[in-house]
Amino acid sequence: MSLTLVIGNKNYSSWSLRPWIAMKVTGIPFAEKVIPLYEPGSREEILKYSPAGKVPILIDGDQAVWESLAILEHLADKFPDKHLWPADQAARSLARSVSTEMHAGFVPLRRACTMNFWLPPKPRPQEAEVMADVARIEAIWADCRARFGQKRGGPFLFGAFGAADAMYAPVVARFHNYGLPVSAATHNYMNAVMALPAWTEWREAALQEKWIMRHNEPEWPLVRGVPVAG
Ligand SMILES: N[C@@H](CCC(=O)N[C@@H](CS)C(=O)NCC(=O)O)C(=O)O
Repeated sequence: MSLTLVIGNKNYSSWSLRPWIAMKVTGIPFAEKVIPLYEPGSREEILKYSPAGKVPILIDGDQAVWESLAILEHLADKFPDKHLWPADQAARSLARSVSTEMHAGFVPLRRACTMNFWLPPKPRPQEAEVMADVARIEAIWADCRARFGQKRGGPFLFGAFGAADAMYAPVVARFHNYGLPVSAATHNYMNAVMALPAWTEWREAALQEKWIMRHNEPEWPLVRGVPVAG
């Protein structure tokens, strides 16, 4: 049965990036349908696929699965050979804990540093509550790498790329584009994620998008050198 992932604008929809990059990196075939967000008719279009009215949504035959983490769980059940969660129980529990922590939290970081690939990377000082989120995420990444990732030889949180890396992928974009001050180890992990061909594919597509969301991004029109109306 073929899979379709319904997603939002690639430049902004951080939740959409999560299952998308998991499927791309692990080689799960799917079609994508992009719905430009916050346009007239966007909500009605999303509601055709899910009663929750949010993207991402995975369409698997006659079943719709929504919520990024639930989609990753659905994929892990359906494609056990892709090892989206680590095989080892202790690693798997940690991967699920940190993935759920991401899904449920880090609101100050998510609010202040919205994912935006068009933002030229440079240091953009942040409030203390944002930097507290940054510190907690750095600690999570360091812990996963030290306890499991490094021992398994891969550059990702638990060695090979998995669901936990997918959940934190938009954070990599945020740390990068907002120039947040992070450790060398954090940079190493970010570089591994940003070196993925799937990352380049998503980013290139984001930079091609024409849809504009008008909120709190004074540099946006300058990046492309075109005036933004409204
Ligand atoms: N908790 C949800 C969050 C989904 C979400 O907030 N999606 C945003 C785009 S990134 C959305 O669909 N916004 C459209 C709207 O609210 O109308 C998940 O994990 O998938």
